[in-house]
Amino acid sequence: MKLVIAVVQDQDVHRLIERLLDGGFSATKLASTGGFLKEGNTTVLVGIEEEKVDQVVQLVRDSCQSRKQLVTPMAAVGTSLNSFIPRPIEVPVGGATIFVLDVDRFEKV
Ligand code: 2BA
Repeated sequence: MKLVIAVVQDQDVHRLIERLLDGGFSATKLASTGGFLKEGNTTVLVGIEEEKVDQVVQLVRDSCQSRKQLVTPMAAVGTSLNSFIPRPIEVPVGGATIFVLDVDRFEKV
């Protein structure tokens, strides 16, 4: 058995969960926060048989879009705030970040 962990943008998660359920997969949604942007995203867990991994990865691929997000960098420590003019920069986010892990044991009790 495998565990697919997908970090997705909040805007895409509804579509993804619907497609997973339509495909007969069980999924768990966890609220998460990106370390870099420090903004909310969603982590989706899907436990599946190995032969279905590609199908689930394709569903994630089809459901999640890449977007650009503006970030305003902080002044580096030691920089004079008088000379620091914060300028927003564009950062690409997503479609999705996907991890596929081996599951040693799976039980429902
Ligand atoms: P964040 O950490 O908030 O990152 C959002 C986006 O910012 C990233 O999009 C990437 O384009 C950019 N970014 C991240 N770290 C950066 C850095 N040090 N310098 C410049 N740009 C940086 P994605 O790569 O699509 O990642 C989306 C979210 O997926 C991440 O949100 C994080 O929550 C998760 N993620 C990505 N890679 C991961 C990893 N190796 N391990 C765990 N979670 C990861």
